[in-house]
Amino acid sequence: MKGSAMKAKIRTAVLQLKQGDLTAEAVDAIVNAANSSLLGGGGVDGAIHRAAGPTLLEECKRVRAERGTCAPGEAVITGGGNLKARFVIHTVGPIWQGGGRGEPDVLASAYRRSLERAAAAGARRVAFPSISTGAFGYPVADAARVALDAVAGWLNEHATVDAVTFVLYDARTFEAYKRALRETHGAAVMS
Ligand code: AR6
Repeated sequence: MKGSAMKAKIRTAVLQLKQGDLTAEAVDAIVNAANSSLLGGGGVDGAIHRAAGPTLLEECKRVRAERGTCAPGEAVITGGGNLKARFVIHTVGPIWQGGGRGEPDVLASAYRRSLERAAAAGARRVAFPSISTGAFGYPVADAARVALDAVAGWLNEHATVDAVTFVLYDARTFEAYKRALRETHGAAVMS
């Protein structure tokens, strides 16, 4: 059973948490938790490439040939192939190394740079996975706070994105994000 979604109002935008499959999300842009190679992988990256079809990898290869690999904390944008989303924003989160190697800053940057890319493309509805908390090993409770602070902070400063949805795959991750949203932005939560 999937728990119910949770929403918060951040200035004029809505920040939403829900449980589900990011690849099915009908928004303007979905964000991929990629790796620096931009050439695909497992987890949500593999699922996005499978759902989007082979044009996504072709486009990623073109981006890579033009600008090289994507550093952790940076983001690039491609079309969405067969996805409902028009764009895929590929960002690279930090690999967890204990927390003392700048991981929170790199994670926050991945979210902010993704929103910048979305805004530059005119994408007003954006959906994210929980970046770095799978293969990259970032503890989910800590990652959730960083993610929500980064996104809410960005939405407070920019009116170019209307809706950000975190689409969280498993119940444990979804619950961790709900807890973090209540703790960090409880006053903004809409019933
Ligand atoms: N929809 C939403 N979330 C998903 C989906 C999905 N379809 N599938 C998995 N997740 P991960 P990372 C969740 O490992 O930690 C790849 O190989 C998953 O349950 O996808 O940033 C890349 O190529 C977890 O909560 O990303 C990189 O090499 C979250 O997505 C590396 O993994 C992130 O898990 C990136 O690792």
